[in-house]
This record gives sequence, structure tokens and C-alpha cells, in this order.
Amino acid sequence: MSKNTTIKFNHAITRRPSSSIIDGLRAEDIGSPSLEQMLIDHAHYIETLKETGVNVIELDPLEEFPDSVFVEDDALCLPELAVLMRPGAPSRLGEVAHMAPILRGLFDTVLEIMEPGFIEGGDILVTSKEILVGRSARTNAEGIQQLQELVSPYGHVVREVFTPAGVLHFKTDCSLVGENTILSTKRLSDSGCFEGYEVINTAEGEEAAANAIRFNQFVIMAAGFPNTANSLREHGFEVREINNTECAKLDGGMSCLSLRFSV
Ligand code: CIR
Repeated sequence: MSKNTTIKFNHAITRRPSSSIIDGLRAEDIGSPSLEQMLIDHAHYIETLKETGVNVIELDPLEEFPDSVFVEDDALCLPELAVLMRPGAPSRLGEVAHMAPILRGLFDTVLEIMEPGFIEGGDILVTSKEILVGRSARTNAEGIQQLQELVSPYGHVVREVFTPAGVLHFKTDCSLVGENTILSTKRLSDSGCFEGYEVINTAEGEEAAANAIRFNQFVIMAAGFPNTANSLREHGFEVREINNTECAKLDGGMSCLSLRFSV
């Protein structure tokens, strides 16, 4: 029996990539993403989410926001409320206004991070006992403090951690794959931030496999990391692999492409 069946999602939100994706942000230019390939991969991703029986809300592309396919950065969805983020990348700030009405239609309570706070969903890892938030170039101390104040009345505990230098987001380097199990790069788990969790390290040379998602019965990960995929399977997880070559050119992975929650 799979170990990763504890937390159930019944919804996901995705946004189709737009042709402006070629202008998406990237730390290093390793070539322009192909929209054609990205659309194929995006469709495969949505199909895999749907295979678990959930409702996937598929939003239209936003030409004016090249990175808007990476919806995870726009909000944090918890069982009791959604919190609208305030992206640290200036070109992404305006995406949130397009996500807000969708979440207001689904959640009774939708709160928001205000200036001078910055925080992006990619820096937030929600586990069964706490919310880990990595300070990064996109997430500042003020944003984390505000998040704590917004969610603590609902019983959530926020713990500030650090994103490794040169890494875009905290979750670029880790994912929750089981109730108490984290898939992580060694450089991140060595920092000691996952004490009390079972940690599976990505295989050597496969650090880019760390940004995965556990979605109902599946762990969905980028294709091309066979040793990490085998290790997850050996730990009892049902793994699905999706081509991520195009999103990877923009520092994106499996978690960035959806908001996942139950309402
Ligand atoms: C960015 O730099 O904002 C996008 N090119 C990639 C965002 C990836 N999002 C995520 O990891 N949650």
C-alpha cells in the first residue's frame, strides 16, 4: 500500500502558459522554452492531477505576465483560508489580482500580504504540523511575519527557515511526499531544518528532482531523474513522471504549476 495517501486534495488550479513564456524570468539563460513542448507537458500534468479524481480549474493564459503559468507563487491555500501572496519579482506582482477573484469564489476567507512584505508560494512548504517558510530573494522577513499573523488565529504554526544561497525558492530544493516525509536535496537537508521528519535525499546529480508534489495517491516528479524516482518507489510511493525540460529553463518545476487544496 502506498504511504502517501493521508492528505486528500479535491481541487487544483492551473493556468495555461502564454506565448509570452519566452520572456519568463530565469537565473541563467540556458535557452528559450518551447511553448509547443510546454503545452504538451502542461496537458500531461493536468491529466495526471485529474487521474486522482479532483476538480482542476484551468485558467486562461495571461499574455501580459510571462511567468503566470507558475500559479503556486500567487497564493497559499490552507483548509480554512487562502492568503494572497505578494511576489518579490516586480514583473509578477500583478498576477495576484488575476488569481484573487478565483480564490474569493472558492474560499470564505481570503487574506492578503501587504507592502512592504514580499512572499512567494514557492518558498512555503506546508506539512502536517507546521508551515515552513524559506527566506529568499523573493520572500522577506516582513512577508513571513505577516503570514504568521494571518494564519496563527487558525491554529497554524509558521517556522522561518532559509533557502540555500543561489536557489530560487525553498521548495526548489524540497517537497513533502508523505505525511512526515520530505524529499530534499542534501545541501538543504544538511542545514538541519527537517529535524523530526523522515528525509529522502535526491540522488547525487539529481538535485533538480527535489521539486516534486505529493498529490493524492501520486508523487508527481520531473522526468529524467531515475535514481531518485527508484528511491521513492522503494519507499512505497506511486511515482508519476512528467517532462519538465521547458519549465526548467525558467527555474520552474512540478509544484509551481498548481495550487492544490480541499474546499
Ligand atoms: C520565476 O522566476 O518567478 C519563474 N520563472 C519560476 C517560478 C517557479 N515557481 C516556483 O518554484 N514556485
